[in-house]
Amino acid sequence: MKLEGLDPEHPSRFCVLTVAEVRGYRMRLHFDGYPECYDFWVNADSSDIHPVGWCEKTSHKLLPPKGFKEGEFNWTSYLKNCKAQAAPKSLFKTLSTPVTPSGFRLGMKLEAVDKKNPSLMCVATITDMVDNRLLIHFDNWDESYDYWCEASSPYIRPVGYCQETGTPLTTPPGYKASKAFSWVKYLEETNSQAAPARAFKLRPAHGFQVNMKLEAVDRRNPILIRVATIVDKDDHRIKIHFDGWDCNYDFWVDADSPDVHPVGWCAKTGHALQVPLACPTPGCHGVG
Ligand code: MLY
Repeated sequence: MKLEGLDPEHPSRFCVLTVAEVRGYRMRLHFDGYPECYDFWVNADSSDIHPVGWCEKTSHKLLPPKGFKEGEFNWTSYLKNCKAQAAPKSLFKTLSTPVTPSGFRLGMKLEAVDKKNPSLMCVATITDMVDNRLLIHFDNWDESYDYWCEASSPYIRPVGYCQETGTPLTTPPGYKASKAFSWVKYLEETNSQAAPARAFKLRPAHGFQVNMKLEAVDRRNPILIRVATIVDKDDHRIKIHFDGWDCNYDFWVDADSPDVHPVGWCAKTGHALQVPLACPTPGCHGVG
């Protein structure tokens, strides 16, 4: 089946995708015309995927399969030529999510954590909005740092947050007055507005505790879900350890990551679960 979805490496791009494999509630998506090495896994209820025709309907640019020139691509003839089916609309969660007005608008500026360099709070802009999510783009940087988040995300803050909290603000590269950055000036010069503080609805810290068990996707081989333990936490993230594996493989994820699941999730959704090989020694989180 074919569908439209975000490229996880370039989250501002919507692409033509094919379901290449299904495992329980998860599927491997393939970029039409591109090598398999770019395939990636999503849950069936992912907000990153949409039915065929969604881009056109919502005025989003759809990147055609490799080999097509821009404007040359047409779903009807493409599906016919490929003898493929469009994934039925009823399978998509995104169509049933009620959209609540948020106060955020396209083009508004804010301060945001660069998730690829999480120690940096940076000058950023809302460059897209879909359902209840915002696309965060870093001013004067390329799109590879972009990410989608909700109004409740701990990674976004209103203009002035850094100054109030004494946090260094990373200003756009090449911006002249970076030493004495003034939001008032910058907003004027870029002819833009600050996202209103009331639109930010910071969510409370998660309830995960160290030593809790769960089922988590193996990042290095994302077809696999493994038995895992929480070995550390901060306000909005948890550190995952795979039972029976070396601590070198431990990693941090957002507490709302779509790749962590409660105990029993695999059995319930018909997905294989990788169980620890060695019998865990008490206290060592199952390092065998
Ligand atoms: N050392 C990295 C830092 C990039 C930061 C980009 N953020 C602010 C969007 C580099 O120069 O590539």
